[in-house]
Amino acid sequence: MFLFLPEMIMMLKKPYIAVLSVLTLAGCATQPTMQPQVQKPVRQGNVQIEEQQTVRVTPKPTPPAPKPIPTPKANYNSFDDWKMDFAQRAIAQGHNGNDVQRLLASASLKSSVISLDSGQPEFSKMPWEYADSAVSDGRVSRGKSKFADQRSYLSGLESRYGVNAEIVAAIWGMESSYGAVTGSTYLPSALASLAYDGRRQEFAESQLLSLMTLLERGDVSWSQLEGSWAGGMGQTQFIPTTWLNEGVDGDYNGHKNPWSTADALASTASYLNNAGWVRGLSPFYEVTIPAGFDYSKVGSKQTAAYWASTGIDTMADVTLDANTLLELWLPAGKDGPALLLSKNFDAIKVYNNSSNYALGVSLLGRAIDGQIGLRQSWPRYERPLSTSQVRNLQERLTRAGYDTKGADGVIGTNTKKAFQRWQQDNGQTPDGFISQSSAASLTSW
Ligand SMILES: [Ca+2]
Repeated sequence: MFLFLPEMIMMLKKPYIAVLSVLTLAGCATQPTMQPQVQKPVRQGNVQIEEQQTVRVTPKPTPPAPKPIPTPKANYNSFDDWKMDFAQRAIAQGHNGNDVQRLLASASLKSSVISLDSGQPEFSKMPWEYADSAVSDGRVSRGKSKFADQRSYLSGLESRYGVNAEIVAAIWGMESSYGAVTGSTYLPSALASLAYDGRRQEFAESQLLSLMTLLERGDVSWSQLEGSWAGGMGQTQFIPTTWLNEGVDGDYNGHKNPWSTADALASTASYLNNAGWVRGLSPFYEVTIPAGFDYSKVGSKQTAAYWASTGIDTMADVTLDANTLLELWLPAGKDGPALLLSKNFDAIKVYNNSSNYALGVSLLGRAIDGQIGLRQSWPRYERPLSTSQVRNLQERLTRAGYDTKGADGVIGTNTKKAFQRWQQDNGQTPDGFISQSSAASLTSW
């Protein structure tokens, strides 16, 4: 059941202050306005006012002489043609010419990377397929032992960044099987191939430029350039641009190395903290839905107090600030588990923008920490749609006035919302769950 914190106690408890200030910023709080605990420096011209109200006048930085950066060519005759064009642009952005040549000379065109990038699965996956794979016996048993090995280091990270130790360990498990599988694709070849292919040129080129910077900084060594075909590096598979911005030197050896366990785990904790992690909240709370519930609320974000007022209840006792915003998610519709997602569920998605991924991470974290997983079973008799059926469904929904914002064959938020509104108008429980049975009348010719 829900247990709500009395207001006065809540205001004394630090973890909840962060929630309150977020609510205040969002304009949703009915509580007295509280000032954020840390005042950020305010910039006014070239005078910086710091939180202690000391005023420091800093000299205006001299802007560097503008260097025109050539724009990419519209078409390339060959992989070498792209390399020459990219080298010019990399050098114009300040990278060392010898290093750029060395990196590009080592890169070869990998058609396998391009086909992996453009491939699409034949069937959409059901949520339990992701969950089953996340908490497979092997991943959980290895995780328990790896979690025990790193327990004290991860607890230190939890005190520092607020992110649950088992969640950081679970991301480590999902991304590289706890450091055992960090990828064996030569990153310069993978990224150069994606850039030359053109579909994701801008993304791949910015990864290559960040990789150059990491090599120049000595964070990554020239002998250590193997990762995933999509650019993931090291134990928690950050892509180069993210590592450049978010990497942390966890073992204080002066370098931020994605292949170092300490650096990778610290960076993951820090990254989730920067993504808005709120200390003390679980990523999700499993709940029961009362009879007569208004399913049009599925997918909406409401306060914990509001959900409690509808008769929704948590399966375990949960103590929360009544104003905590939670989103109701039924990953497999009305006959499967019902979850209230917190801000921390969204924070995990910064890693990989997929609710199934965030659910997998959360469940793996619970499993390796010995906590209970989901209590409600999945409706495993439901069958997924093929990619072409999804496209067909999207076209039909859009034609019928339920805009799916495109027909790409992938079930995303827009498609689920459109389907939910169609269900509401067509006599189905509007839970937004798309399966062969719920979508039958829309996918058959
Ligand atoms: Ca380090």
